[in-house]
Amino acid sequence: MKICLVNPPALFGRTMNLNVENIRLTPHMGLMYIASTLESAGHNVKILDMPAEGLNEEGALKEVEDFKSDIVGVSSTTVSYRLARNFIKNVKSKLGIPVFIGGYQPTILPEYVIKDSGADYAVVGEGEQTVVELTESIEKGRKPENIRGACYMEGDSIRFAGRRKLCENLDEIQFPAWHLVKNCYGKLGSLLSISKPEEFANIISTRGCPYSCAFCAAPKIYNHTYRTRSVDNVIKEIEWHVENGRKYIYIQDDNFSVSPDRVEEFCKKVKHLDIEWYCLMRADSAPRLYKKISQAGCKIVYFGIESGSQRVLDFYNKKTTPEINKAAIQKANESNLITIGSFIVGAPVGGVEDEKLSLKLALESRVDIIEVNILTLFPGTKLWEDYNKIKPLPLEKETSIHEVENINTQERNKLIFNGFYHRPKHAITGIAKILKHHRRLGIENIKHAPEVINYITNRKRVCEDYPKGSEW
Ligand code: B12
Ligand code: SF4
Repeated sequence: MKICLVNPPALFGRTMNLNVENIRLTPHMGLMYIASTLESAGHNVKILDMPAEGLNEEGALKEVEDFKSDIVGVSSTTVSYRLARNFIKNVKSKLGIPVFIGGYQPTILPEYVIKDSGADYAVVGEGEQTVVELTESIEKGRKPENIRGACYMEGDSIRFAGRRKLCENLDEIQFPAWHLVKNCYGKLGSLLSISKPEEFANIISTRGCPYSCAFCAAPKIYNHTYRTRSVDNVIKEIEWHVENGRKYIYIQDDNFSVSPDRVEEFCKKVKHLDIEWYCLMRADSAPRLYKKISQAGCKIVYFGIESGSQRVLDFYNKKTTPEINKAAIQKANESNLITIGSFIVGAPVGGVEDEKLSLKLALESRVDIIEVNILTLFPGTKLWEDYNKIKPLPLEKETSIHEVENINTQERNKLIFNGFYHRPKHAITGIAKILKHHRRLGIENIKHAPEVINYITNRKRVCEDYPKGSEW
């Protein structure tokens, strides 16, 4: 069968106080994994990444039609749900073909999504196996009664055979279908980009996370489990990328450093490949790792710092301290890594003084780049569950904390963002560092200077434009 897999645009500037042009785009791993399993089951698959390809709804519908698609599969997070739903309604009314929706929103809220989205089927959780069985049942005109992970409506009743067991051996899953994505990617976080998208690849080496931070939906998606691919299997994928001319690898696991021994094994085996790579780590990972990852080609390490205030970290159940965070950044800096720290503003337990502690930590640790997120109550998070008990939150969208707590998050965001970036000296030392230790990446990024300046200077205007809760 012919199947179009679609990534709809997301309204995610809102959770970061970002200008939409600053969206970080990387190929959609979930869709590429789904595509490769469908292809090996004999189907003809096309991937449409609407924001990356600059496709509006009309353009995407035309692509689906021109491909003569028999089925459409749409991926949805919470922030892309409303646009996913619009698109699905259009596919159903204009083309009338079966649609399945997968990803975080249907995984966390399957019953709501199957009733509300207009999709025929919602795929709950890991989708590779479910989607193959579901497609077969659609092809044969059978009801997907016993297909675990597939949720659908029968009359007014919801049918769901329950969640599917998670794949026990991630090495058995085929590599993502890179041949189906276009060369239009290459953004590494908010400030760093690669000019030649064909030299960039993202990979995922683990699924899930063993921690339980209150603002994060990741643990719920994989039922609080954590699974790893073998290092050899990950290296094999990277070798394939290298053979195909890719030099920059972004390891987009939530938490690459859960097992320090595994990271060390990875470092030993990746060294000879002459790639530059980037990863996300918790600040409380083994400090011995920074030098090793740096020597093995890692250039950027991204830390979820969240706050410089202990009471806020405790509220988030982050299980770190400001001291641990600061020491991790300093240690990583000493190993010549480019450090990115992600912060969240607006915790209801704190006040402006807590955000000032975050700024202090950012300045004292000498982190190179910061991202400032606005606390958002995503379905699937502990915070969403807690708030929902007090007052039901709207299901169709993410809820910013200012909508429920009336906290002026924009001002707090500005406090940290401007306090950090509006320092010419920091910009000069940052550029010097990147040119000294990361020449290839530095030269790549000089080409993106206008974008970086726009990111830093346009911020104020974007903050002022930030819509009030009721406008969304
Ligand atoms: C990497 C990542 C990103 C990358 C995306 C890279 C990419 N293109 O793949 C970037 C940086 C762009 C990103 C941005 C954002 N992210 Co993010 N991100 C992740 C992360 C860490 C890993 C995603 C991943 O690659 N997983 C691996 C793949 C294989 O799994 P998967 O995507 O789940 O896909 C499987 C199933 O979901 C399903 N499936 C998925 N799509 C489809 C479609 C169909 C048709 C079918 C049948 C099945 C199916 O099958 C797939 C294979 O099993 C997750 C956390 C996590 N552990 O999952 C957060 C996560 C998804 N992000 C999250 C958030 C909040 C965001 C942002 C809003 C952050 C921000 N403030 O900017 C934006 C929103 C982006 C958007 N478009 O919605 C939340 C989502 C919560 C929610 N309820 O929606 C998560 C869960 C983390 C968290 N903090 O809670 N993110
Ligand atoms: S924020 Fe990071 S460490 Fe915490 S639960 Fe989410 S993925 Fe895990």
